[in-house]
Amino acid sequence: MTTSPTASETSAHDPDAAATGAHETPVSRPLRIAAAQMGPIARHESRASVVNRMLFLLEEAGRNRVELVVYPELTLTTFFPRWYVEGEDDLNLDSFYETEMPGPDTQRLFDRAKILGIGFALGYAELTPDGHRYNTQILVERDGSVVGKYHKVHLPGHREYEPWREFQHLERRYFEPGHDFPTFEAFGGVVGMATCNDRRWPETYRCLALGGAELILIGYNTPKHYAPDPSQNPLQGFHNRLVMQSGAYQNGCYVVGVAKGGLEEGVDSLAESCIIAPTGQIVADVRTEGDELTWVDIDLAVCANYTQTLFQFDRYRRPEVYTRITTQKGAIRPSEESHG
Ligand code: CDV
Repeated sequence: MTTSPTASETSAHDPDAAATGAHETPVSRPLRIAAAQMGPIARHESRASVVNRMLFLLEEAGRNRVELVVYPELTLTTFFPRWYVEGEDDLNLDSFYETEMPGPDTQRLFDRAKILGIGFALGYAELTPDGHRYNTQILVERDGSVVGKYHKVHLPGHREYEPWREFQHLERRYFEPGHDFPTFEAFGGVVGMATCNDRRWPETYRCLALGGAELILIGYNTPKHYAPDPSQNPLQGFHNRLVMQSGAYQNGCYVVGVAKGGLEEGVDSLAESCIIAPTGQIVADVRTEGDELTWVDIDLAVCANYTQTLFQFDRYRRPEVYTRITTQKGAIRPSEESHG
């Protein structure tokens, strides 16, 4: 005799068999978060000075009972990949990397954040004890513990000197790429991180969302001048929001995008930091291109409005149809397909 499984037995394994009905938002998980945009950092500005600026924003966050502050990519220094170094190192390249975290200058930030009960995300250049160099972002909980580390996956730009450019973009010379998109149980939800160019790739958000991310923290340094195709220059702000708003909506998560903006060592960079809800709507943004804090109350439970309906991954995704995504790097036109 065959017996049919009960509805609850079936739905435990097969989301498609679950009864459909109106989704109800689960119990609220409120969090007050902030984007801590930084203005330009000069080549010779000291770490101590930068940390003072960061602390100023942290104090503002404290006065407003913010629980998580997000700083930009490579927060602690100028964006040094704009300079080429060969042979004699007149740039003093190693001086831009952190060999410990917290280190002598950043310890004050950790200490003050812990006293204020504020967690933070921080982007910096990392030089590991065994000589690896990464464009890194860490996540620090409200008790001061480092709960997550991410190495930038998509490194833009080039490796060698390109004389035709107004300024270089040598991330591919000065960093190794990261190899995964980890997510972390923190701040009452699941948090993921991404760095600058990562935000333009839909795979970034989807990989993080498949790791359960409800909140994605992104720091960036985006020159307004894009040398390979300057026709994109006037669209920088539009593209910035387009990719992050799409990423938030299509993955049912919050996204925090934080710039190091303004005119830094002759290079004008996009500011326009903002916080985006799972609706795809911007819920907080900045007014300036300098040091500025913008904060908002979010509710991580709202993510389920999207992840349990339109974007219920385990019900509607078709990974067996998406094999090109992980087996193929560049586009292959039909005429180039091998028919064997
Ligand atoms: N720091 C970056 O990753 N910047 C790139 C620029 C070079 C295009 C970006 O995607 O904004």
